[in-house]
Amino acid sequence: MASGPRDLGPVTAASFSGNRPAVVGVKYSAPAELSRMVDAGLEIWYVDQKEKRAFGQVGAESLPALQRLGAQLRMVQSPGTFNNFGPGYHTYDEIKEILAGMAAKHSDKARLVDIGDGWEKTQGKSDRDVLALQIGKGDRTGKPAVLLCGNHHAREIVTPEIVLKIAEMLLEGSDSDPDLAHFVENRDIWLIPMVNPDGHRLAAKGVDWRKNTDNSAGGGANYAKGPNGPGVDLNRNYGFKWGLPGASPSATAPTFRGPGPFSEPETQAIKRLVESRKWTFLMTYHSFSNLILWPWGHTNAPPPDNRLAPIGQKLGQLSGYKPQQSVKLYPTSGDTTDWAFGEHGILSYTTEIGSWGDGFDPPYAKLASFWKQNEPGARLLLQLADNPAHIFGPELTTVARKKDAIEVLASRGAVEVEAFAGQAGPDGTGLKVALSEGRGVLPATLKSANGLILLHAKDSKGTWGPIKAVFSR
Ligand code: 0X9
Ligand code: ZN
Repeated sequence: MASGPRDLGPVTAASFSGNRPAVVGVKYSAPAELSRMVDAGLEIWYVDQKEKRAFGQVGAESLPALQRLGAQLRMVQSPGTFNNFGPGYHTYDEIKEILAGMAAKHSDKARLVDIGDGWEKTQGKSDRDVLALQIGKGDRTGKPAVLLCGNHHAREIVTPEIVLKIAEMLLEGSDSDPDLAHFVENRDIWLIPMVNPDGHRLAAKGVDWRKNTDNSAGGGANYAKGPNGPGVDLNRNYGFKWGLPGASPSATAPTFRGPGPFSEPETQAIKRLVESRKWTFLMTYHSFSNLILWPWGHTNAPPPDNRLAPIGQKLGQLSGYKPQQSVKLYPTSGDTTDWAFGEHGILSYTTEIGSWGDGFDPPYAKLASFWKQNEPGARLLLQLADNPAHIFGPELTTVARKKDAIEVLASRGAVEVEAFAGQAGPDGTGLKVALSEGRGVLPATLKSANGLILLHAKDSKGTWGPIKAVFSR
């Protein structure tokens, strides 16, 4: 069964009431054809890859160009709610206050960092910054670094909320959950709920807004216009393979790449932060389509890193979303993950949260289920950050702290477990115990200053798995 929306007949000039864009579906034969339609002004929201139909939105002004490409556009039913910033969602000002509150309450493990300006601030038009919460205890220099961010696209209002949930999980949960305590102790975690604060302000007013609000390269000043207004698509502005197909050179296109690579202060802020240290993982949350995507987006060539796909598959398994290389959906250029991976070797993922029925602005009550889908994946990246190749090893399914022993249960194929005090050392250098049928008991003799014992299992080929934590007392 097609999971897309219901067909409502062909698109004609009359489909655009009051110059409003139309919600459409279109058949395609290959992803590259989709990127040509995107370049011509089609805004893709969802792709039914089985049926080879793409769904999204198109403005009346893009109709001629799309028709020249031979696109057979059909009207379809819109997603549930539309441009509705419902109660529960947080504005930029509220998020700023929440982050400041978190940093104040948890000053031993969190710090609020202004990593750069929104475009409007650079113009003296408003005062919004790109704000980050750095989480981690003590000196984080050299600790495995993970960057999780949301809201490159303004109207994807679920995404800042998910990043806030990650902050809350780490800060409120790390006293009682040993894995979270381990992450706060042994990782350098950067959370950026809102990469696009100016655009988010429009979305919070109920405008259908995707890009930032920079109109200096043209596009006029009609900020009520939605997708065919001015602004730069921040997810096409990164400086790796910038300018290839899959991004538009036109200032009013939904995927306008900007006048040059890193032309925008928001992408510059991410660039500066990324260049400031070595990162293992980057996750960028978008909505919607229930997908896990990884590079490349600009070419069909497979990415030259054998860890990227298996970790992506696992993220898919944990969330229930469909995992795939991003170009298989449709080609893009200048996106966050191609740059972070291509330029810096960071294992980078895009998560597209929610279904067509959810649209861009489901009721806030849906956050609970989105969080359920995405919490395990966020934990996985933090877990694997010291050694992503641990994805290839066996998992510890249970680690139980008993009175004077630690009991472990490992997944199939595990033959040995090792333990470290406080922080994990290189594979194979811990206190080792053989497993029998995946079960083992370690003496609880390890002393650790931070109260943590870290363990992982090995299979018969000598491959070590992901680290699990347990409190030492
Ligand atoms: O097009 C985008 O920027 C992302 N989708 S969204 O609907 N949130 O705008 C997805 C980018 C992933 N990359 C590729 N599909 N190549
Ligand atoms: Zn997006």
